[in-house]
Amino acid sequence: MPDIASLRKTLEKHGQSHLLRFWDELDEPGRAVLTEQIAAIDFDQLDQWIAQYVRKRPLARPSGDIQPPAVVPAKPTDPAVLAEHQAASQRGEELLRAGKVAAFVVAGGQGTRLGYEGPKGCLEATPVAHKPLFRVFAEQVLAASRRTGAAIPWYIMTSQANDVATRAFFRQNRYFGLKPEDVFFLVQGTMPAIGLDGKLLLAEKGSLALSPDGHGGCLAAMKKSGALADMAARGIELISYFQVDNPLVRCLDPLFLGLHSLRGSEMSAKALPKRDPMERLGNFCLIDGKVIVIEYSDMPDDLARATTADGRLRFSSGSIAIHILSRSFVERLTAGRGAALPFHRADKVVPCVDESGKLLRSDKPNAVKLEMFVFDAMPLAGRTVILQTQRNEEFSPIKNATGEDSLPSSLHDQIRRSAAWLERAGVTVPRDADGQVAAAIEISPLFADSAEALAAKVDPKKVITGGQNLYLGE
Ligand code: UD2
Repeated sequence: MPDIASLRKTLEKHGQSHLLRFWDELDEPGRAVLTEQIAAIDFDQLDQWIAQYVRKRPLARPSGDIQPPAVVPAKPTDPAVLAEHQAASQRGEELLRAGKVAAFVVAGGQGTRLGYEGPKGCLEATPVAHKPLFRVFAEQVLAASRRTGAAIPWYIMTSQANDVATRAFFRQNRYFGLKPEDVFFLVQGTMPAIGLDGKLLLAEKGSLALSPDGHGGCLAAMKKSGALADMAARGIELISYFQVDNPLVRCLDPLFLGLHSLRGSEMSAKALPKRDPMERLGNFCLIDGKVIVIEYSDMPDDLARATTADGRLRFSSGSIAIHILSRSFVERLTAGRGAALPFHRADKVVPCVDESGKLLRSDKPNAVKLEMFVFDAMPLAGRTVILQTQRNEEFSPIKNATGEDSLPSSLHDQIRRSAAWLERAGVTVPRDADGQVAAAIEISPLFADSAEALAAKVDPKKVITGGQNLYLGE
């Protein structure tokens, strides 16, 4: 731990001396906390960030010739692409069987839009069994592990705010049947909130205002926590990345894993045709031969709304934040200092103490928060693959309290997918006059984790009555 004299000198040099303004009022443990927080900051690096992101506003419009990228179709009709899909599914299954795949969820977010207290993964999110999101994913990992006979480790990225609660939740739930040694928690890094004048803010007299460094922080966190080394020791080659809020995600999709591998990709992504030009999804674009994702909030309006000659959206492929990353790629990106991803600036209201030590809450944004986004690693990859998928099969996130992308809309979509799988297996599903499913149906991944697996297992003569609560479990 640096002594106070050298700390003062560093802060003075970088114009941040105010951070020790209340030093004399702090007790020993308080001083230790503040010292640790300050010592964790690389102030030369911070000065660069302030110059780059706070004093200047990053360019709103990316420069260069922006084109839509090539996307592998979800349901190919071309025989060559169809054959590649079949080969890829087989390769993916082999990779799983060989124990070369890990699941990775980013669960460090704060669920602010949803208004849910606690880690979002603890939210009860299924229509019949009311399983928490973490159980939904755990059962998929367990199902894949049972099917292939391989150990499949699951890495869970938390943040300082929810790490303790997340670990406790797994313990209370006996790791949802997974082996505790195959579940690895890692905490993402933090970034200090920076006042609009370039000064770091104090949340309390003895504590900086810190916030998570974005899901792009997972790259550095994998290295710092030892997760990458753990993967290497286990012989993991591919990292199957997903977000905590989408109960329809296929955490370990053989087709996606296999395509990534067959095409020698370093980072792959799943895409959906956007619901509308303004849907809150990142936009896949190609600039100077590199795939980049432009977040919905940064996408210039004219590009978001641009159409092709036949009236379709030109930039129609939206990112649903499902990726495969090669372990070797993450190792390459994290070999130097930090993870080499750019930051995104968000101007926020951050409560902070003023010069007299009083806690203030500004009524307009008073600080810049900097976050990294994992999709910014795409242009750094040697090769990439974008695989289109189907919304009703794989995407219904829980983001908002009501309306689109909420718990009610996701429950509805989960029932709809279960019904579609049953109907594909020849089962008659009750529907009302509008064609809506007239029962609550939930299929545990431990019963069947795909339409094909269900078809192989369920009796087509199974009777489902209107209004029934049907749970197909182990
Ligand atoms: C994200 C994507 C968007 C689209 C959408 C699909 C970004 C910037 N946007 O939007 O393009 O793909 O998802 O659902 O990625 N998280 C952390 N640590 C953090 C911040 C977030 O772990 O510091 C996790 C969070 O727990 C969640 C995920 O990242 O699992 C997405 O976070 P979000 O809800 O802030 O992203 P959103 O919905 O704006």
